[in-house]
Amino acid sequence: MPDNPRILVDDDTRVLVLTGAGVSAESGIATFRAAGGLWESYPVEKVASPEGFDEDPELVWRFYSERRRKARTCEPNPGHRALAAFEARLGDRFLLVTQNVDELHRRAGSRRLIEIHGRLFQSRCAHCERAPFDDDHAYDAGDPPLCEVCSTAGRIGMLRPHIVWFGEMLDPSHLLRIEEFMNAARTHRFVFLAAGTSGAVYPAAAMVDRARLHGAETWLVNAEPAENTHRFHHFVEGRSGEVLPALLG
Ligand code: BJW
Repeated sequence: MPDNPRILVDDDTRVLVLTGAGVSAESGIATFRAAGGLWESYPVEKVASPEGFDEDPELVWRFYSERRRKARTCEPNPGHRALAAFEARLGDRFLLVTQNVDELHRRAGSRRLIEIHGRLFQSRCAHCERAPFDDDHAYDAGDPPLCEVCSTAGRIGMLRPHIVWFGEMLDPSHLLRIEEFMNAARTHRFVFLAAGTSGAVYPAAAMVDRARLHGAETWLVNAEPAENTHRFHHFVEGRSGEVLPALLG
């Protein structure tokens, strides 16, 4: 690996990017699995599973309310901005898939963006089919919030964060869009880049394998080796806010 690696693109190149919590770390957002990370103060099964929500919705709302308050004070960093600038160069030949719910890619200007684990600033009803809606409230005092549509119909429906928890399906339309991008990329030069993710959570962690099946050259940028590092062609160890601007410049 050269000292200053760069991903070279020409007019034929398609680029699919997957990001994780590490990309937002330099913006001040806590990651999940590190010492001092989110799962250390909140047990994952209690705050990121439908069973945990059924058992203690107040705890779940405390966790997400705290995260809403924190994320509001954070700004996109040079890693987010490098990805948005790269999209501006490549247009439809680029797609960004993020596991992050903090919306910092959106705020950095990324538009060809799929937020596969949901959005921190949206809520939905846990009981009715009402579409997810924008919601930046912190509900950590008193009872968990109720759905107005259900209340009007004389039912009790509890609002929940619009987040994909463990054991829940990802939105099939998101998976389809990713698969379609890969299918279209296979007859071109195809680059898959993952950044700031532990490679521990599926199906995101298997995207590198799908991309390789479609002929991609694969890159990982991470502060330390991830669980799936050996499945990538190239590994650049470092902070994404420093590495991505140089790699994509
Ligand atoms: C830096 C850095 C810097 C730090 N620069 N780097 C196949 C095999 C085994 C299990 C399964 C499987 N398929 C499905 C499953 C079950 C399950 C799963 O994956 N379990 C694993 C734990 C084994 N998956 C699911 O349930 C998914 N649903 C699904 O597949 O449905 C069908 C199905 C269900 C059940 C069985 C089978 C099929 C849903 C997954 C939903 C994940 N949701 C969460 C929480 C909600 C979001 C939120 O509240 O924010 O999403 S979990 C949490 O992990 C969060 C993250 O998006 C996700 C990934 O974490 P990430 O991004 O990797 O963060 P960290 O903290 O782990 O790592 C950060 C990395 O960055 C570290 O490596 C640092 O070193 C690095 N770093 N600073 C660069 N500056």
